[in-house]
Amino acid sequence: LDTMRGRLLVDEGIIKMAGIWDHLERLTNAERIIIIACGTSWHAGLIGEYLIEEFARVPVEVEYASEFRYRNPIISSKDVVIAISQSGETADTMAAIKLAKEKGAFVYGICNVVDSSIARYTDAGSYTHAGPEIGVASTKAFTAQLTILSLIAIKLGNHNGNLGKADFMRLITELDAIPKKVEDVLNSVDQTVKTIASNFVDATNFLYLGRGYNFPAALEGALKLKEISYIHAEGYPAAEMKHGPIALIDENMPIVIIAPKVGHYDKIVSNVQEIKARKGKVIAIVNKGDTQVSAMADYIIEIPETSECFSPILASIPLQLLSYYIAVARGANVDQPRNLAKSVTV
Ligand code: F1P
Repeated sequence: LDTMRGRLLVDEGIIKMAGIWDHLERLTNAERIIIIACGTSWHAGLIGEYLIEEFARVPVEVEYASEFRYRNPIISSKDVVIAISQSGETADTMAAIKLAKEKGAFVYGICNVVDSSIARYTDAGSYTHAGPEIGVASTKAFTAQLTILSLIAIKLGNHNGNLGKADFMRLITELDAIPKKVEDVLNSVDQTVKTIASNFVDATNFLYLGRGYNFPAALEGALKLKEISYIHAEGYPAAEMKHGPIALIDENMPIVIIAPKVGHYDKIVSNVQEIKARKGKVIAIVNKGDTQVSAMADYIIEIPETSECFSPILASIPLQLLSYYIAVARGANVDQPRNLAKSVTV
């Protein structure tokens, strides 16, 4: 939390951020930003796409580094590549960066581990400074990556004229309030999530749904469950439910739905109605004081209000806790999950 707060240096109303400040022109002149990453970092990248396209209006593509490196992508010196990696050692991300640099792109790294290979090899970058990730599965690195991507989007948008000063200051002030809200979520939902988890220890499948910014958050929730509890889980945009996953829903299917009152909340309400009509078990992440989704959900987890663009940061806390408590109840080693390496270096 201190790390997140420490990234924002308010100086006479101007926000400075290490790394970005020196490379704003390069980012501003980019015809396209390509974000490359793996696993959790890739999910952060997807949210980065939403952020940068909304606030800076620069076209963004997000690719798995593990695909990008093998597929002869179109890339030139007019592109800026943002490479995201917690460990800074992931071989696929490193190979993708190498390819991008060979084609003349400017590569900006977002890494947690200081002086890691990726941090050293990129042209410039920001450290997330989230501290050591003890467990294999990325957790606090994810929220720190989202913070940095938010800052990049807001700062770039303000610099290239797409985000006016008033909106810029409103967003920065709101982002500055996020660490306190994260702390509140950690304290207020812990026991609730633990109790909810105890009902799903024997589950064999989970579905995670979200809309807009919370679609990648749903992907990340599902990945965390897979990684540490070994329960099969799929994340989907809630709007895609009717295009396939709805066939899976019955009384045995737990569905985690991220439903803060932002964006197309009315559509999420309809999604929950559709799930309940098929007797699915709904675990809903809602804002405090929510009534519509809460009235239908089997279990609710409340998070504070914030703008849609920052809501994945808050939603990811109960998602991580849910995976944690289910895994612990199943007797799994949450820090060293089977078959997973902290840095995938091959
Ligand atoms: C990417 C990643 C992690 C995952 C696991 C394996 O690592 O897929 O997201 O939790 O640790 O590696 P990184 O490039 O972000 O270090």
